[in-house]
Amino acid sequence: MKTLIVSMLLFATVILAVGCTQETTPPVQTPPAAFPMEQPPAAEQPPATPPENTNVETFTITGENFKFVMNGQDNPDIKVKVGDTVRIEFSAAEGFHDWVVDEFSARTDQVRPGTPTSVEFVADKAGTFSYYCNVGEHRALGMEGNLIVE
Ligand SMILES: [Cu+2]
Repeated sequence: MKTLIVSMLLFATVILAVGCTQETTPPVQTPPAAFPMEQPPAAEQPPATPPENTNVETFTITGENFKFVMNGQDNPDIKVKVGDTVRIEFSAAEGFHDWVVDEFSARTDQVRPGTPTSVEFVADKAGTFSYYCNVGEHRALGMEGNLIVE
């Protein structure tokens, strides 16, 4: 009788052990559901290049014998920023003149009084450049000044 009880206890122990073993068997790993792409795409970065310079600087200049005049000033410094669009409204108060900057290939028509002209260019490099009149000896006679690009 005692043996039977021991046997039953052993049997029960085995069952429990098996059950225990089965219970502790790790469940089959199901791959986690794919994470939905909840994160929005990264915001678009602004372009690395600086914003385009759309600034236009306009200067009204007259040519006389033999100087340029702007706002009552003779052969004034013309100051702009790099990248500015420079617009020169040019007319002759007397004589026959133009307005030229070689480094920017800027050149107005050669005009007499009553026929105003203009030229537009982008000052895309820094420095101090001569503007002058390309008619005859006018540059040597004093028709020259500085375009300063900063
Ligand atoms: Cu001239």
